[in-house]
Amino acid sequence: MTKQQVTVPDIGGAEGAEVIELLVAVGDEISVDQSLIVLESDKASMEIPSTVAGVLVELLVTEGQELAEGAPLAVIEVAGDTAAVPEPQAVDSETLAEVIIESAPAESAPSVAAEAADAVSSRVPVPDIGTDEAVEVIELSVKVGDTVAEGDSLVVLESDKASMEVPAPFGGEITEIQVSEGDSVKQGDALLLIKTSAAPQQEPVVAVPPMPAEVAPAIAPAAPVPKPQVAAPLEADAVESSGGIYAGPAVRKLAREFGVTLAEVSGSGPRGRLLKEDLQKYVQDRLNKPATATAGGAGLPLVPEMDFSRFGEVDITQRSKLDKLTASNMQRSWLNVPHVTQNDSADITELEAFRASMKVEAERRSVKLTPMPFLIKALAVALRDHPKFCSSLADGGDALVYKKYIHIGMAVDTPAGLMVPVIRDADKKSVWDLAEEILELAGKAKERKLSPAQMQGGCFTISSLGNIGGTGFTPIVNTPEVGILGVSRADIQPVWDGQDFAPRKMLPLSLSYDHRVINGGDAGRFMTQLVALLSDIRHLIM
Ligand code: CAO
Repeated sequence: MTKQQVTVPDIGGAEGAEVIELLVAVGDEISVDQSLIVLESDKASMEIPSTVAGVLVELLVTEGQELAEGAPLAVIEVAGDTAAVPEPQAVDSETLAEVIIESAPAESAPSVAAEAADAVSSRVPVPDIGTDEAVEVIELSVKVGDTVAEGDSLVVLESDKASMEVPAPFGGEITEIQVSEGDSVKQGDALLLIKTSAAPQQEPVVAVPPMPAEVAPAIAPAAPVPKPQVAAPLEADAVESSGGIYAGPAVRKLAREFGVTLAEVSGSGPRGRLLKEDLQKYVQDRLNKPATATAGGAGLPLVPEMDFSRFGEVDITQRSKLDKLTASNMQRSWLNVPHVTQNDSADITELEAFRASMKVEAERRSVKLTPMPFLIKALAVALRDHPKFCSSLADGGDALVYKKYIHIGMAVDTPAGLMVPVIRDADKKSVWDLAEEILELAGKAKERKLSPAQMQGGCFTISSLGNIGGTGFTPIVNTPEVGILGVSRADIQPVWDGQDFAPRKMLPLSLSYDHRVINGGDAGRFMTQLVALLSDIRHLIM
């Protein structure tokens, strides 16, 4: 038994590569060529195979460590004579420059002849791509007249499962391109001609790993390099899980460095392939862009934008400033406030009878006596009795500001968007005063004639959809307020009076509150009082 140290082989000039995965553990039985670790440089990901067989007794590296050629990786206890163990072979730097390579011995690899088109031009065919199916040419990476080095990418092929780069098997000048983007090609089909100073001495051996079922290899066939191969394709590098995101190792590495999720970035390469520039542009845009309604702050994942015209005709209109402002206020509140909504209904049968009896007087006063002024009157009483509902958080949550005034905001639906004029000192106003003010403020809101002062200073908001319909909804707290009352459509319902079902007009109420300030008990008491006030409006004068 002897102990042998396995070191990092020549990794093609990569200046230090990071250990991104350990594939074996101490005690594992290791065979020759078995991958030990995965290294990643800014150009490629590569598995480093063992040069010897035996038992792994020591792993000398950890994930995240930077390694260079010659760095010790592992100690393997080898049985018997090890003299015959081959030393790792160097891999050509060009080969590792952009891609991951697997080569095979010339005699066993499927070889493709580089036929001489003339004395100095050689045909480069589609290499063994591990499938008999036709694949599509999605990108021509070179043009006639270009000079390429061995290993340079010539074309990008894509099947329905994977994309792959075909590298030059030898260097020279491109004299003819025999395919176009969109062409379907199979193994052996001519791609292009490369003129070399002298025809290749030997047929280039072009072997690429078979295309995996679900992932795309970031591949390139190797120039004839003897075994053992240094790098094998790393599936995860080629395409991201099932998301079908096409990006090479360098792009993935950069994305990790930026902390960017690839799914958020649109690729500008063929078939949405992600390029480094796409990532850089994405990061730049994010830095320059102020937080918007769709851009999630605090690391929230973005809702990806979609091209809906793919599914049918669409029309795109720009949102009004008011609309966008409302959207960001709503989002801010929704994200910051732990909302709870409590539902109840008030029996407003008597209130409605009284309201109907006031119709003539309302006409005489030229006001519209809807349930709203009664609601605001009742709310003002409940707010007076439950001052926490008229408070706001301060000092980063350490203090509460209790407002000694009762100013109630009223959501008004206008063609321009939602507006919330504020009724000041609602507790000091009569139902008639409130009815007049509601009419005036709602009218001004609809005509966009509210002054900023008329929309400031609210302690609590009421949002009534009673004229529209519905049996309940979850209003969003109008921060920095801590509560909002949603009112839905009143309806006649059978209510058990202890002996019988009686038809009663029931008004659904939905109270949303900031649970940092108000607890369920507070809300229950507030709502119970409000319901009682509306059910017997005589209490409003008490
Ligand atoms: N149940 C049954 N009927 C109701 C009712 C209720 N809860 N509330 C109002 N009504 C009736 C009124 O009595 C009136 O009918 P009559 O003329 O027969 O009396 C009719 O509905 C229309 O009322 P209105 O809307 O003109 O007046 P209002 O005082 O009820 O409301 C205002 C005023 C400005 C609040 C309302 O017009 C409005 O804009 N509501 C929308 C608020 C909103 O958009 N909220 C959502 C914000 S979050 O997106």
